[in-house]
Amino acid sequence: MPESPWYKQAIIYQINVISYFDGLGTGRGNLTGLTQKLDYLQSLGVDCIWLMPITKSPLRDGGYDVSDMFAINPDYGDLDDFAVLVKEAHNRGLRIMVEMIPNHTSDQHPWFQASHDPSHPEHEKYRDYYVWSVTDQKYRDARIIFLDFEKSNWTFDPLRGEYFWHRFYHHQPDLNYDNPEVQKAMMRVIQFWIDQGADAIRVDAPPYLIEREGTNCENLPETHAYYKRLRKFVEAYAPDTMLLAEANQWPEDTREYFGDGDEFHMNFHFPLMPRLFMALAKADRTPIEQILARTPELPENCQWGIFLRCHDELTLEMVTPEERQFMWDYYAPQPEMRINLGIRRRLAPLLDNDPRCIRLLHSILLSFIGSPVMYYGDEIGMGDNINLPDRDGLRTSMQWDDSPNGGFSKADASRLRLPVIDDPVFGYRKVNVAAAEADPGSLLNWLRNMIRIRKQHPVFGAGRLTMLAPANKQILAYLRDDGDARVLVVANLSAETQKIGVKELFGPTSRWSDLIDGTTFQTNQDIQLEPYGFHWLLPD
Ligand code: OTU
Repeated sequence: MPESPWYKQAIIYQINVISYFDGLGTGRGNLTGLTQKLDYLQSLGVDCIWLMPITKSPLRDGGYDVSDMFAINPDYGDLDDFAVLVKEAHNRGLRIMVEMIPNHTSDQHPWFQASHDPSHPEHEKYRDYYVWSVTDQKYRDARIIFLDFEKSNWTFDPLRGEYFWHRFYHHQPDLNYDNPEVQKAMMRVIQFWIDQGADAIRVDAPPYLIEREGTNCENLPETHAYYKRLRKFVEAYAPDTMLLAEANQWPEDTREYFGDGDEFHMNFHFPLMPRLFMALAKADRTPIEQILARTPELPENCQWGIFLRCHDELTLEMVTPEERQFMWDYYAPQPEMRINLGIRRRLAPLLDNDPRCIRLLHSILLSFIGSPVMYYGDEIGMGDNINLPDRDGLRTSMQWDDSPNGGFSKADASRLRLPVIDDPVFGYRKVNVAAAEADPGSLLNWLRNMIRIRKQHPVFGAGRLTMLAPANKQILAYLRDDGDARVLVVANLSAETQKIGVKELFGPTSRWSDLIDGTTFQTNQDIQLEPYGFHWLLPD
Protein backbone atom coordinates (compact mmCIF):
# COMPACT_ATOMS: atom_id res chain seq x y z
CA MET A 1 0.00 0.00 0.00
CA PRO A 2 1.51 3.37 -0.99
CA GLU A 3 1.18 5.95 1.75
CA SER A 4 -2.13 7.75 1.35
CA PRO A 5 -2.48 11.53 1.49
CA TRP A 6 -3.17 12.99 4.93
CA TYR A 7 -6.85 13.73 4.34
CA LYS A 8 -7.56 10.07 3.60
CA GLN A 9 -6.58 9.22 7.14
CA ALA A 10 -7.99 12.34 8.76
CA ILE A 11 -10.84 12.75 11.15
CA ILE A 12 -12.29 16.21 10.71
CA TYR A 13 -13.95 18.08 13.57
CA GLN A 14 -16.24 20.97 12.77
CA ILE A 15 -16.41 24.02 15.00
CA ASN A 16 -18.66 27.03 15.18
CA VAL A 17 -16.06 29.41 16.64
CA ILE A 18 -18.63 31.82 18.08
CA SER A 19 -20.03 28.98 20.21
CA TYR A 20 -16.93 27.04 21.12
CA PHE A 21 -15.00 28.77 23.88
CA ASP A 22 -14.78 32.37 24.99
CA GLY A 23 -11.22 32.93 26.16
CA LEU A 24 -11.70 36.69 26.56
CA GLY A 25 -14.85 37.06 28.66
CA THR A 26 -16.80 38.82 25.92
CA GLY A 27 -19.70 36.38 25.75
CA ARG A 28 -18.73 35.17 22.28
CA GLY A 29 -16.41 32.38 21.34
CA ASN A 30 -13.13 33.50 19.82
CA LEU A 31 -9.89 32.22 18.31
CA THR A 32 -8.06 32.77 21.59
CA GLY A 33 -10.59 30.55 23.32
CA LEU A 34 -10.35 27.90 20.65
CA THR A 35 -6.56 27.86 20.94
CA GLN A 36 -6.97 27.07 24.63
CA LYS A 37 -9.04 24.02 23.73
CA LEU A 38 -6.56 22.45 21.33
CA ASP A 39 -5.38 20.03 24.00
CA TYR A 40 -8.93 18.79 24.32
CA LEU A 41 -9.15 18.28 20.56
CA GLN A 42 -5.83 16.51 20.50
CA SER A 43 -6.98 14.18 23.26
CA LEU A 44 -10.12 13.41 21.27
CA GLY A 45 -7.87 12.21 18.48
CA VAL A 46 -9.12 14.36 15.60
CA ASP A 47 -6.69 15.54 12.93
CA CYS A 48 -8.20 18.53 11.22
CA ILE A 49 -10.27 21.34 12.67
CA TRP A 50 -12.81 22.88 10.33
CA LEU A 51 -13.68 26.40 11.35
CA MET A 52 -17.00 27.70 10.16
CA PRO A 53 -16.62 31.17 8.62
CA ILE A 54 -14.43 33.45 10.70
CA THR A 55 -14.29 36.35 8.27
CA LYS A 56 -16.08 39.66 8.74
CA SER A 57 -19.80 39.34 8.42
CA PRO A 58 -23.07 40.84 9.64
CA LEU A 59 -23.83 37.25 10.76
CA ARG A 60 -27.25 37.02 9.21
CA ASP A 61 -26.30 33.55 7.94
CA GLY A 62 -23.80 32.39 10.54
CA GLY A 63 -20.94 34.08 8.67
CA TYR A 64 -21.77 32.55 5.28
CA ASP A 65 -22.65 36.16 4.48
CA VAL A 66 -19.15 37.58 4.14
CA SER A 67 -18.49 41.32 4.13
CA ASP A 68 -14.68 41.13 4.02
CA MET A 69 -12.86 38.00 2.88
CA PHE A 70 -9.48 39.20 4.11
CA ALA A 71 -10.34 40.17 7.67
CA ILE A 72 -11.43 38.23 10.71
CA ASN A 73 -14.68 39.09 12.41
CA PRO A 74 -13.47 41.32 15.30
CA ASP A 75 -15.56 39.27 17.74
CA TYR A 76 -13.35 36.28 16.94
CA GLY A 77 -10.01 38.12 17.04
CA ASP A 78 -7.64 39.12 14.28
CA LEU A 79 -5.13 37.64 11.88
CA ASP A 80 -2.47 37.50 14.60
CA ASP A 81 -4.79 35.35 16.70
CA PHE A 82 -5.34 33.15 13.69
CA ALA A 83 -1.57 32.79 13.26
CA VAL A 84 -1.26 31.73 16.91
CA LEU A 85 -4.05 29.20 16.45
CA VAL A 86 -2.38 27.73 13.37
CA LYS A 87 1.00 27.53 15.08
CA GLU A 88 -0.39 25.91 18.22
CA ALA A 89 -2.48 23.51 16.15
CA HIS A 90 0.50 22.51 14.03
CA ASN A 91 2.57 21.99 17.17
CA ARG A 92 0.02 19.38 18.16
CA GLY A 93 -0.16 17.76 14.74
CA LEU A 94 -3.58 19.27 14.05
CA ARG A 95 -4.51 20.87 10.74
CA ILE A 96 -6.77 23.84 10.19
CA MET A 97 -9.49 24.05 7.56
CA VAL A 98 -11.16 27.38 6.79
CA GLU A 99 -14.08 28.27 4.59
CA MET A 100 -14.21 29.87 1.20
CA ILE A 101 -17.64 31.05 0.12
CA PRO A 102 -17.29 31.57 -3.61
CA ASN A 103 -20.95 31.72 -4.59
CA HIS A 104 -22.08 34.87 -2.85
CA THR A 105 -21.21 37.67 -0.45
CA SER A 106 -23.18 39.65 2.08
CA ASP A 107 -25.05 42.63 0.65
CA GLN A 108 -22.83 44.62 3.04
CA HIS A 109 -19.72 43.63 1.10
CA PRO A 110 -18.03 46.69 -0.48
CA TRP A 111 -18.27 45.01 -3.91
CA PHE A 112 -22.04 44.87 -3.65
CA GLN A 113 -22.22 48.35 -2.17
CA ALA A 114 -20.42 49.64 -5.24
CA SER A 115 -22.30 47.39 -7.62
CA HIS A 116 -25.82 48.32 -6.63
CA ASP A 117 -25.28 52.06 -6.25
CA PRO A 118 -24.85 53.93 -9.56
CA SER A 119 -23.57 56.99 -7.65
CA HIS A 120 -20.80 55.02 -5.93
CA PRO A 121 -17.32 56.21 -7.05
CA GLU A 122 -16.35 52.61 -7.93
CA HIS A 123 -19.63 51.63 -9.52
CA GLU A 124 -18.14 51.12 -12.98
CA LYS A 125 -15.50 48.75 -11.68
CA TYR A 126 -17.94 46.60 -9.72
CA ARG A 127 -21.16 46.87 -11.70
CA ASP A 128 -20.79 43.36 -13.16
CA TYR A 129 -19.53 41.63 -10.02
CA TYR A 130 -23.04 40.33 -9.35
CA VAL A 131 -25.79 38.83 -11.48
CA TRP A 132 -28.16 41.66 -12.41
CA SER A 133 -31.24 41.61 -14.61
CA VAL A 134 -34.05 43.96 -15.56
CA THR A 135 -36.52 41.09 -15.23
CA ASP A 136 -37.02 38.45 -12.57
CA GLN A 137 -38.07 35.91 -15.19
CA LYS A 138 -34.63 34.54 -16.06
CA TYR A 139 -33.36 31.11 -14.97
CA ARG A 140 -36.82 29.89 -13.96
CA ASP A 141 -35.59 26.29 -13.80
CA ALA A 142 -33.41 26.94 -10.78
CA ARG A 143 -34.98 25.69 -7.56
CA ILE A 144 -35.25 27.80 -4.42
CA ILE A 145 -33.04 26.33 -1.71
CA PHE A 146 -34.11 28.25 1.39
CA LEU A 147 -37.77 27.81 0.63
CA ASP A 148 -39.06 28.60 4.11
CA PHE A 149 -37.57 32.06 3.74
CA GLU A 150 -37.39 33.10 0.08
CA LYS A 151 -40.06 33.26 -2.63
CA SER A 152 -37.71 33.90 -5.55
CA ASN A 153 -34.04 33.74 -6.47
CA TRP A 154 -34.35 37.37 -7.60
CA THR A 155 -34.68 40.43 -5.39
CA PHE A 156 -35.32 43.95 -6.65
CA ASP A 157 -32.74 46.56 -5.75
CA PRO A 158 -34.34 50.02 -5.70
CA LEU A 159 -31.03 51.90 -5.98
CA ARG A 160 -29.92 50.19 -9.16
CA GLY A 161 -33.46 49.62 -10.40
CA GLU A 162 -32.70 46.01 -11.31
CA TYR A 163 -33.05 42.55 -9.82
CA PHE A 164 -30.07 40.67 -8.41
CA TRP A 165 -29.73 36.90 -8.33
CA HIS A 166 -29.31 34.93 -5.10
CA ARG A 167 -29.51 31.19 -4.52
CA PHE A 168 -29.67 31.65 -0.76
CA TYR A 169 -30.93 34.53 1.41
CA HIS A 170 -31.87 37.79 -0.33
CA HIS A 171 -29.07 39.47 1.63
CA GLN A 172 -26.55 37.13 -0.06
CA PRO A 173 -26.22 38.27 -3.68
CA ASP A 174 -24.54 35.74 -6.00
CA LEU A 175 -21.24 36.72 -7.56
CA ASN A 176 -21.04 36.77 -11.35
CA TYR A 177 -18.53 34.17 -12.53
CA ASP A 178 -18.94 35.23 -16.14
CA ASN A 179 -16.85 38.18 -15.04
CA PRO A 180 -13.14 37.23 -15.19
CA GLU A 181 -12.41 39.81 -12.49
CA VAL A 182 -14.59 37.86 -10.05
CA GLN A 183 -12.82 34.65 -10.96
CA LYS A 184 -9.47 36.26 -10.25
CA ALA A 185 -10.64 37.91 -7.06
CA MET A 186 -11.71 34.59 -5.58
CA MET A 187 -8.35 33.02 -6.47
CA ARG A 188 -6.73 35.74 -4.41
CA VAL A 189 -8.98 34.81 -1.49
CA ILE A 190 -7.79 31.23 -1.50
CA GLN A 191 -4.19 32.35 -1.87
CA PHE A 192 -4.62 34.67 1.10
CA TRP A 193 -5.87 31.91 3.41
CA ILE A 194 -3.13 29.55 2.31
CA ASP A 195 -0.70 32.35 3.17
CA GLN A 196 -2.27 32.59 6.63
CA GLY A 197 -1.46 28.95 7.21
CA ALA A 198 -4.69 27.12 6.34
CA ASP A 199 -4.10 23.44 5.51
CA ALA A 200 -7.46 22.86 3.90
CA ILE A 201 -10.34 24.83 2.45
CA ARG A 202 -14.00 23.88 2.60
CA VAL A 203 -15.66 25.37 -0.43
CA ASP A 204 -19.22 26.36 0.41
CA ALA A 205 -22.19 25.68 -1.86
CA PRO A 206 -20.07 24.92 -4.95
CA PRO A 207 -22.73 23.90 -7.51
CA TYR A 208 -24.16 27.33 -8.20
CA LEU A 209 -21.42 29.57 -9.61
CA ILE A 210 -22.72 29.89 -13.17
CA GLU A 211 -26.23 30.45 -14.51
CA ARG A 212 -27.42 29.41 -17.97
CA GLU A 213 -30.93 29.70 -19.39
CA GLY A 214 -32.70 26.37 -19.83
CA THR A 215 -30.67 24.60 -17.12
CA ASN A 216 -31.22 24.22 -13.40
CA CYS A 217 -28.07 26.32 -12.97
CA GLU A 218 -26.32 23.64 -10.92
CA ASN A 219 -23.11 21.71 -11.69
CA LEU A 220 -22.65 23.43 -15.05
CA PRO A 221 -19.49 22.67 -17.08
CA GLU A 222 -18.34 26.29 -16.73
CA THR A 223 -18.57 25.96 -12.95
CA HIS A 224 -16.38 22.87 -13.02
CA ALA A 225 -13.94 24.60 -15.34
CA TYR A 226 -13.45 27.30 -12.72
CA TYR A 227 -12.79 24.79 -9.94
CA LYS A 228 -10.24 23.04 -12.11
CA ARG A 229 -8.43 26.34 -12.52
CA LEU A 230 -8.62 26.91 -8.80
CA ARG A 231 -7.14 23.47 -8.18
CA LYS A 232 -4.38 24.10 -10.68
CA PHE A 233 -3.47 27.24 -8.84
CA VAL A 234 -3.46 25.46 -5.47
CA GLU A 235 -1.44 22.60 -6.91
CA ALA A 236 1.21 25.05 -8.06
CA TYR A 237 1.10 27.26 -4.98
CA ALA A 238 0.65 24.91 -2.01
CA PRO A 239 0.16 21.32 -3.20
CA ASP A 240 -0.50 19.87 0.24
CA THR A 241 -3.63 21.98 0.65
CA MET A 242 -6.81 19.95 0.59
CA LEU A 243 -9.94 21.27 -1.11
CA LEU A 244 -13.22 19.93 0.24
CA ALA A 245 -16.37 20.60 -1.78
CA GLU A 246 -19.77 20.87 -0.15
CA ALA A 247 -21.76 19.85 -3.21
CA ASN A 248 -25.10 18.63 -1.93
CA GLN A 249 -25.96 16.54 -5.00
CA TRP A 250 -26.74 13.00 -6.14
CA PRO A 251 -23.68 10.74 -6.37
CA GLU A 252 -23.50 10.94 -10.20
CA ASP A 253 -23.42 14.74 -10.12
CA THR A 254 -21.07 14.77 -7.17
CA ARG A 255 -18.63 12.60 -9.05
CA GLU A 256 -17.92 15.52 -11.38
CA TYR A 257 -16.47 17.54 -8.50
CA PHE A 258 -13.54 15.14 -8.34
CA GLY A 259 -12.82 15.47 -12.08
CA ASP A 260 -9.94 13.24 -13.10
CA GLY A 261 -8.43 13.84 -9.72
CA ASP A 262 -7.85 17.43 -10.85
CA GLU A 263 -10.74 19.24 -9.19
CA PHE A 264 -11.60 18.71 -5.50
CA HIS A 265 -9.73 16.28 -3.26
CA MET A 266 -12.83 15.62 -1.22
CA ASN A 267 -16.56 16.10 -1.37
CA PHE A 268 -19.20 15.35 1.21
CA HIS A 269 -21.38 12.33 0.53
CA PHE A 270 -24.71 14.06 1.15
CA PRO A 271 -27.08 11.28 -0.02
CA LEU A 272 -25.53 8.73 2.32
CA MET A 273 -26.28 10.72 5.44
CA PRO A 274 -30.11 10.59 5.59
CA ARG A 275 -29.96 6.92 4.56
CA LEU A 276 -27.99 6.02 7.67
CA PHE A 277 -30.83 7.46 9.71
CA MET A 278 -33.43 5.80 7.50
CA ALA A 279 -31.78 2.38 7.80
CA LEU A 280 -31.73 2.76 11.57
CA ALA A 281 -35.36 3.88 11.76
CA LYS A 282 -36.51 0.97 9.57
CA ALA A 283 -34.05 -1.56 10.99
CA ASP A 284 -33.20 -2.38 7.40
CA ARG A 285 -29.91 -1.84 5.60
CA THR A 286 -31.52 -1.45 2.15
CA PRO A 287 -31.27 2.38 1.91
CA ILE A 288 -27.53 2.22 2.60
CA GLU A 289 -27.09 -0.60 0.13
CA GLN A 290 -28.96 1.27 -2.59
CA ILE A 291 -27.02 4.49 -2.26
CA LEU A 292 -23.74 2.64 -2.15
CA ALA A 293 -24.65 0.88 -5.36
CA ARG A 294 -25.09 4.33 -6.91
CA THR A 295 -21.83 5.63 -5.47
CA PRO A 296 -19.12 5.80 -8.13
CA GLU A 297 -15.47 4.89 -7.67
CA LEU A 298 -13.27 7.91 -7.12
CA PRO A 299 -9.97 8.74 -8.75
CA GLU A 300 -6.91 7.81 -6.71
CA ASN A 301 -6.19 10.50 -4.13
CA CYS A 302 -9.82 11.54 -3.88
CA GLN A 303 -11.94 10.91 -0.83
CA TRP A 304 -15.51 11.16 0.41
CA GLY A 305 -16.29 13.19 3.49
CA ILE A 306 -19.00 11.48 5.49
CA PHE A 307 -20.96 12.89 8.41
CA LEU A 308 -23.93 12.32 10.66
CA ARG A 309 -24.76 15.90 11.54
CA CYS A 310 -23.41 19.36 10.81
CA HIS A 311 -24.32 23.00 11.47
CA ASP A 312 -27.13 22.92 8.90
CA GLU A 313 -30.42 21.09 8.91
CA LEU A 314 -30.26 17.36 8.33
CA THR A 315 -30.99 17.89 4.69
CA LEU A 316 -33.55 15.77 2.88
CA GLU A 317 -32.86 17.20 -0.54
CA MET A 318 -31.22 13.99 -1.77
CA VAL A 319 -34.11 11.59 -1.02
CA THR A 320 -37.44 10.87 -2.71
CA PRO A 321 -40.58 12.75 -1.55
CA GLU A 322 -41.82 9.54 0.16
CA GLU A 323 -38.53 9.05 1.97
CA ARG A 324 -38.58 12.71 3.03
CA GLN A 325 -42.04 12.33 4.49
CA PHE A 326 -40.98 9.20 6.32
CA MET A 327 -37.94 10.96 7.77
CA TRP A 328 -39.97 13.98 8.84
CA ASP A 329 -42.65 11.84 10.47
CA TYR A 330 -40.11 9.68 12.25
CA TYR A 331 -37.41 12.14 13.27
CA ALA A 332 -39.20 15.50 13.31
CA PRO A 333 -42.74 14.94 14.57
CA GLN A 334 -43.13 18.58 15.65
CA PRO A 335 -43.30 21.20 12.88
CA GLU A 336 -40.71 23.37 14.68
CA MET A 337 -38.19 20.60 14.14
CA ARG A 338 -38.40 21.06 10.37
CA ILE A 339 -36.82 23.70 8.19
CA ASN A 340 -36.65 24.03 4.41
CA LEU A 341 -36.29 20.44 3.17
CA GLY A 342 -34.75 19.14 6.37
CA ILE A 343 -34.66 18.63 10.11
CA ARG A 344 -33.06 21.12 12.45
CA ARG A 345 -32.03 18.84 15.28
CA ARG A 346 -28.79 17.55 16.75
CA LEU A 347 -27.69 13.93 16.77
CA ALA A 348 -28.48 12.91 20.36
CA PRO A 349 -32.06 14.27 20.44
CA LEU A 350 -32.71 12.79 16.97
CA LEU A 351 -31.86 9.39 18.40
CA ASP A 352 -33.96 9.88 21.54
CA ASN A 353 -30.68 10.10 23.42
CA ASP A 354 -30.32 6.33 23.14
CA PRO A 355 -26.62 5.63 23.74
CA ARG A 356 -26.82 2.40 21.74
CA CYS A 357 -28.01 4.20 18.61
CA ILE A 358 -25.58 7.08 19.07
CA ARG A 359 -22.70 4.62 19.30
CA LEU A 360 -23.96 2.50 16.43
CA LEU A 361 -24.11 5.47 14.04
CA HIS A 362 -20.67 6.61 15.16
CA SER A 363 -19.30 3.12 14.63
CA ILE A 364 -20.53 3.32 11.02
CA LEU A 365 -19.21 6.87 10.62
CA LEU A 366 -15.78 5.70 11.74
CA SER A 367 -15.62 2.56 9.62
CA PHE A 368 -17.48 3.36 6.38
CA ILE A 369 -16.02 4.80 3.14
CA GLY A 370 -14.33 8.16 3.39
CA SER A 371 -13.07 10.45 6.11
CA PRO A 372 -15.42 11.09 9.02
CA VAL A 373 -16.47 14.62 9.82
CA MET A 374 -17.74 15.16 13.36
CA TYR A 375 -19.77 18.11 14.59
CA TYR A 376 -18.66 19.81 17.82
CA GLY A 377 -20.72 18.84 20.84
CA ASP A 378 -21.95 15.57 19.36
CA GLU A 379 -19.03 13.81 21.06
CA ILE A 380 -20.66 14.56 24.41
CA GLY A 381 -24.23 14.08 23.18
CA MET A 382 -25.29 17.71 23.24
CA GLY A 383 -28.93 18.63 22.64
CA ASP A 384 -30.61 21.39 20.68
CA ASN A 385 -33.09 24.20 21.26
CA ILE A 386 -35.86 24.23 18.70
CA ASN A 387 -37.17 27.54 20.03
CA LEU A 388 -34.25 29.41 18.49
CA PRO A 389 -34.63 30.71 14.94
CA ASP A 390 -33.22 29.22 11.73
CA ARG A 391 -30.41 26.73 12.50
CA ASP A 392 -29.25 28.47 15.70
CA GLY A 393 -30.83 25.76 17.85
CA LEU A 394 -28.08 23.34 16.92
CA ARG A 395 -25.28 25.88 17.12
CA THR A 396 -25.45 26.66 20.84
CA SER A 397 -22.44 27.00 23.15
CA MET A 398 -20.22 24.03 23.75
CA GLN A 399 -20.89 22.66 27.24
CA TRP A 400 -17.56 22.44 29.03
CA ASP A 401 -18.59 21.98 32.66
CA ASP A 402 -21.45 22.63 35.06
CA SER A 403 -20.41 26.18 35.97
CA PRO A 404 -22.53 29.15 34.78
CA ASN A 405 -22.86 29.31 30.96
CA GLY A 406 -21.68 25.71 30.88
CA GLY A 407 -18.13 26.98 31.29
CA PHE A 408 -18.32 28.46 27.80
CA SER A 409 -17.86 32.06 28.91
CA LYS A 410 -17.18 34.06 32.05
CA ALA A 411 -19.37 36.90 30.80
CA ASP A 412 -22.78 37.60 32.24
CA ALA A 413 -25.36 35.23 30.70
CA SER A 414 -27.20 38.23 29.23
CA ARG A 415 -24.21 38.90 26.97
CA LEU A 416 -24.26 35.48 25.32
CA ARG A 417 -25.45 35.44 21.73
CA LEU A 418 -27.50 32.29 22.28
CA PRO A 419 -28.74 30.86 25.55
CA VAL A 420 -26.85 27.79 26.73
CA ILE A 421 -28.90 24.56 26.71
CA ASP A 422 -30.34 24.14 30.20
CA ASP A 423 -33.03 21.47 30.05
CA PRO A 424 -33.11 18.45 32.39
CA VAL A 425 -31.94 15.93 29.77
CA PHE A 426 -29.40 17.81 27.66
CA GLY A 427 -28.63 20.79 29.92
CA TYR A 428 -25.04 21.79 30.68
CA ARG A 429 -25.31 20.72 34.31
CA LYS A 430 -25.56 17.14 33.13
CA VAL A 431 -24.08 17.03 29.65
CA ASN A 432 -20.62 18.58 29.66
CA VAL A 433 -17.02 17.76 28.84
CA ALA A 434 -15.80 17.68 32.44
CA ALA A 435 -18.45 15.15 33.46
CA ALA A 436 -17.79 13.06 30.36
CA GLU A 437 -14.06 13.02 30.98
CA ALA A 438 -14.60 11.84 34.54
CA ASP A 439 -16.85 8.97 33.49
CA PRO A 440 -14.95 6.03 31.96
CA GLY A 441 -18.16 4.79 30.32
CA SER A 442 -19.07 8.10 28.69
CA LEU A 443 -19.70 8.60 25.00
CA LEU A 444 -16.67 10.89 24.90
CA ASN A 445 -14.30 8.29 26.31
CA TRP A 446 -15.81 5.60 24.13
CA LEU A 447 -15.29 7.78 21.05
CA ARG A 448 -11.69 8.53 21.98
CA ASN A 449 -11.09 4.82 22.03
CA MET A 450 -12.90 4.19 18.75
CA ILE A 451 -10.97 6.98 17.05
CA ARG A 452 -7.72 5.53 18.38
CA ILE A 453 -8.61 2.12 16.99
CA ARG A 454 -9.61 3.53 13.63
CA LYS A 455 -6.30 5.32 13.37
CA GLN A 456 -4.34 2.14 13.98
CA HIS A 457 -5.91 0.67 10.83
CA PRO A 458 -5.33 2.75 7.70
CA VAL A 459 -7.64 0.39 5.81
CA PHE A 460 -10.58 2.43 7.16
CA GLY A 461 -9.32 5.57 5.50
CA ALA A 462 -7.99 4.24 2.24
CA GLY A 463 -9.36 0.74 1.71
CA ARG A 464 -12.10 -0.48 -0.59
CA LEU A 465 -15.57 -1.11 0.79
CA THR A 466 -17.57 -4.15 -0.27
CA MET A 467 -21.11 -4.58 0.98
CA LEU A 468 -21.97 -8.08 2.12
CA ALA A 469 -25.47 -9.41 1.82
CA PRO A 470 -26.55 -11.57 4.73
CA ALA A 471 -30.13 -12.76 4.34
CA ASN A 472 -31.15 -10.86 7.45
CA LYS A 473 -31.65 -7.25 6.29
CA GLN A 474 -31.48 -5.99 9.84
CA ILE A 475 -27.78 -6.62 9.68
CA LEU A 476 -25.44 -4.23 7.94
CA ALA A 477 -22.18 -5.90 6.96
CA TYR A 478 -19.26 -4.71 4.92
CA LEU A 479 -15.68 -5.53 4.30
CA ARG A 480 -12.89 -2.98 4.26
CA ASP A 481 -9.88 -4.14 2.34
CA ASP A 482 -6.72 -2.46 1.10
CA GLY A 483 -4.86 -5.45 -0.29
CA ASP A 484 -2.90 -5.74 2.95
CA ALA A 485 -5.45 -5.65 5.70
CA ARG A 486 -9.08 -6.66 5.92
CA VAL A 487 -11.67 -5.62 8.45
CA LEU A 488 -15.18 -7.02 8.53
CA VAL A 489 -17.79 -4.74 10.04
CA VAL A 490 -21.11 -6.14 11.21
CA ALA A 491 -23.82 -4.02 12.77
CA ASN A 492 -27.28 -4.69 14.06
CA LEU A 493 -29.70 -1.97 12.96
CA SER A 494 -32.51 -3.34 15.08
CA ALA A 495 -33.60 -3.27 18.69
CA GLU A 496 -33.56 -7.09 18.89
CA THR A 497 -30.61 -9.39 19.41
CA GLN A 498 -29.46 -10.94 16.12
CA LYS A 499 -27.23 -13.83 15.25
CA ILE A 500 -25.12 -14.27 12.21
CA GLY A 501 -22.52 -16.82 11.17
CA VAL A 502 -19.17 -15.53 9.98
CA LYS A 503 -19.25 -18.28 7.40
CA GLU A 504 -22.45 -16.91 5.90
CA LEU A 505 -20.77 -13.55 5.61
CA PHE A 506 -17.40 -14.47 4.49
CA GLY A 507 -16.88 -18.11 3.83
CA PRO A 508 -14.32 -20.24 5.60
CA THR A 509 -11.67 -18.08 7.22
CA SER A 510 -10.02 -19.23 10.39
CA ARG A 511 -10.70 -16.96 13.31
CA TRP A 512 -11.83 -13.38 13.76
CA SER A 513 -11.20 -11.03 16.63
CA ASP A 514 -13.02 -7.88 17.52
CA LEU A 515 -10.81 -4.80 17.31
CA ILE A 516 -12.92 -3.04 19.87
CA ASP A 517 -13.08 -5.50 22.74
CA GLY A 518 -10.83 -8.38 21.70
CA THR A 519 -13.59 -11.04 21.57
CA THR A 520 -12.69 -13.83 19.17
CA PHE A 521 -15.02 -15.77 16.89
CA GLN A 522 -14.40 -19.09 15.17
CA THR A 523 -15.63 -19.47 11.63
CA ASN A 524 -18.27 -21.98 12.57
CA GLN A 525 -19.51 -19.98 15.47
CA ASP A 526 -22.45 -17.55 15.44
CA ILE A 527 -21.73 -13.94 16.14
CA GLN A 528 -24.20 -12.53 18.58
CA LEU A 529 -25.19 -8.94 17.95
CA GLU A 530 -26.81 -7.12 20.83
CA PRO A 531 -29.59 -4.63 20.00
CA TYR A 532 -27.85 -1.91 17.95
CA GLY A 533 -24.59 -3.76 18.58
CA PHE A 534 -21.62 -4.02 16.23
CA HIS A 535 -18.21 -5.60 15.76
CA TRP A 536 -15.12 -4.59 13.84
CA LEU A 537 -13.57 -7.95 13.03
CA LEU A 538 -10.02 -8.67 12.02
CA PRO A 539 -9.06 -12.09 10.64
CA ASP A 540 -6.48 -13.77 12.85
C1 OTU B 1 -24.22 26.07 2.85
O1 OTU B 1 -25.39 25.29 2.77
C2 OTU B 1 -23.84 26.30 4.30
O2 OTU B 1 -23.48 25.10 4.89
C3 OTU B 1 -25.00 26.98 5.01
O3 OTU B 1 -24.76 27.14 6.38
C4 OTU B 1 -25.25 28.30 4.35
O4 OTU B 1 -26.39 28.91 4.90
C5 OTU B 1 -25.44 28.15 2.84
O5 OTU B 1 -24.46 27.31 2.23
C6 OTU B 1 -25.29 29.50 2.18
O6 OTU B 1 -23.96 29.94 2.26
O7 OTU B 1 -25.69 25.06 -0.35
O8 OTU B 1 -24.66 22.92 -1.38
O9 OTU B 1 -29.29 22.01 2.18
O10 OTU B 1 -26.60 21.76 2.44
O11 OTU B 1 -27.86 25.07 2.57
C7 OTU B 1 -24.98 22.89 -0.07
C8 OTU B 1 -28.68 22.47 3.30
C9 OTU B 1 -25.48 24.21 0.43
C10 OTU B 1 -27.26 22.84 3.01
C11 OTU B 1 -27.19 24.00 2.05
C12 OTU B 1 -25.75 24.30 1.85
